[in-house]
Amino acid sequence: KWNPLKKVGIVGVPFEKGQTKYGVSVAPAALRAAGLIEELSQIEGLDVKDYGDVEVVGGDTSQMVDNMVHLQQVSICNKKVSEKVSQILKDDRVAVTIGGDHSIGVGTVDGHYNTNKDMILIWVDAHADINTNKTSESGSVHGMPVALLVKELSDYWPYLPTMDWQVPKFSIKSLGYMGLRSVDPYERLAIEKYEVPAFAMEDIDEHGIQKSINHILNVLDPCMDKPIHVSFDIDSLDAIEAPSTGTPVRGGLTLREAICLMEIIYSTGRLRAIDLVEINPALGNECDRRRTIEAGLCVLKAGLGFSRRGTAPRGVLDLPVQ
Ligand code: 4U7
Ligand code: MN
Ligand code: MN
Ligand code: MN
Repeated sequence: KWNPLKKVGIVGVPFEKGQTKYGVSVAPAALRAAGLIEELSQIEGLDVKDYGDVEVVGGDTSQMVDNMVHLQQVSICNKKVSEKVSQILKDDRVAVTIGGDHSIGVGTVDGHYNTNKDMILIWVDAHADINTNKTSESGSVHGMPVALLVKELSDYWPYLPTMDWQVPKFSIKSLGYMGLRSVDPYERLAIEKYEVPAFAMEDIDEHGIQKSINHILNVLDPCMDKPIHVSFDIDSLDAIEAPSTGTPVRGGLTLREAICLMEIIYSTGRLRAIDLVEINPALGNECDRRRTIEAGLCVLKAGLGFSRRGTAPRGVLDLPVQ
C-alpha cells in the first residue's frame, strides 16, 4: 500500500549553541563538500532538491532561564527549522535535515508534527535527550529536545521566554528509542513512567537490530499507516565508527546495524523525515573526520533507498552486445 517517496529535500542547519564545543555547525558544509547531494542523486529514481541552509543569527546570550544555555538562539533557529521542514513536506518531499547539534530536533519534529499530526518519532541516539532544565547536569539544550517536544512533560518546564511559537503537542506515546547507552537517572525515570519503547544496546544485543526496530514500529504504529520521523544522532554509532562527535560513547551501533535499521524503516514506505545531527568535523584528525562523514552518508543513503544488493539499470533487459 505504501510506496517510498522518491523525492527528497535537503536543508542544512549550521547551529551549535545547543552544546558547548566548536565545530558541529560546520557539518552541513563538510557533508556538502564530501558530495552529499551528488551521492544521494545517484540513488536510482531519487529526485534531490537542495533547500540550502537555514540562516543562523545571534541573539541575546544572557541566561533567561535557569540551566538553559543560549535558549534564545536555540529558539530563533528552531522556529526557522520548523517552518522549513513543514515547507519541504508540503512540497511532497522527504525532509532531510543536516545539523547542527541535536537541539534542532525541536524544530524538525515541530515542523513535521504541524504537517502530520499522526507522525511517530524514532530517536536513534546513545543518549535519551529527555532532560528538563531541572534534571540536566550540563544545561546544554541538545540534551533536552525530547522533553521540550512532548506534551506529557509540559508541566515540568517553567515558562520559556521566546519559545511561545512552539506549543508541545506531540505525544510521548508516539516516541521510541534505539541505541541508548548513556541515560541520566531522571531520563530513565521518564522512560519508565511513560513506558516509552526504548532499545538500549543491551536490548539490541539480546534481540538483534531487525527485531528491535520492528518491535518499536509495531508498538508505535500497529496499523502501519503513520508517517515516520527518524532523528539520527551520529553518536548512536560506536565511537570507532563515528569519532568526530561532541559526546561520543563507546559500545554503540555498528555502521552495519545502523544501515540495516534505516533500510528497514525505508522499506515501510512511510519514512518522511530524517535528521542527521551531532557530526563535528572539528574534532579528531582527518581520518576521524572522513570516517564520521562517510558513516553519516551511509545512514542517509540507506534511509533513502540505496540498496546494498545493487540496482540494475532501469528499462534495460540485457547486457550490451559488442
Ligand atoms: B546529544 C547529557 F549529561 N545527558 O544532558 C546532557 F550526559 O544530543 C548528554 O544526544 C546529552 O548528543 C547529549 O548533557 C546530547 C549528559
Ligand atoms: Mn542526541
Ligand atoms: Mn547523543
Ligand atoms: Mn552528542
